[in-house]
Amino acid sequence: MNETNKKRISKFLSLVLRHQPEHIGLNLDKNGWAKVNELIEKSKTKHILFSFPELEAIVVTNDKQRFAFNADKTKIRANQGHSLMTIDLQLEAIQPPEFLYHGTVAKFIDSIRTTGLEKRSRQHVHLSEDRDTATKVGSRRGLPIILSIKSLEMHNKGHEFYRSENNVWLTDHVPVAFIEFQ
Ligand code: HQG
Repeated sequence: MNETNKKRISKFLSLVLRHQPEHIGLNLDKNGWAKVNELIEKSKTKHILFSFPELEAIVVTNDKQRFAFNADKTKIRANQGHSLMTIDLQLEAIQPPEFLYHGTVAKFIDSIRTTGLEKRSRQHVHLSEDRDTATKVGSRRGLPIILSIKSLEMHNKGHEFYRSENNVWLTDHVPVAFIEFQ
């Protein structure tokens, strides 16, 4: 399978595993898992065709490791990024590093200065462990602006942090007091 096709299927997987399983009538359990066989079969209804080995290749080579299999590879889920509020990834709250980073763009800054970082359509605010990753996240929307988040201080004041399987840091809301603007 060529890279273009892999990317197309990866985007489709993000859609049905994070946002709209109903697009193909896919069942996700409460922890976000779909049955691999059901996914392969129901994807065909939208003319998205892939075999199990092809799915494995997409999961393994995915640039952000967006998806994971269970131990016997009969189930698959997205590691983070869900907008479905009912999905519980069962992540454990852990202590974050002193600083985490958030990549955004200029047009959002005034609003962020007012309300802090909000999760918008997703389950969590997404934060990156390093500036390079945050720069890539911000670049999806234009010239990136990187905000430094005083994550350890937040944690010490009772805010919970989670790290997804693919190393994205997640929290509920970042109040303005913990944001260092450039
Ligand atoms: C902004 C991608 C105005 C926030 C990425 C962001 C990430 C505010 C946008 C993952 C705001 C939400 C998540 C406020 C936050 N006022 N704007 N108060 N608070 N925003 O896509 O962090 O490729 O939901 O700055 O790489 O950009 O899909 O979040 O610009 O890991 O796997 O509102 O999605 O991963 O946008 O990206 P998003 P994000 P994937």
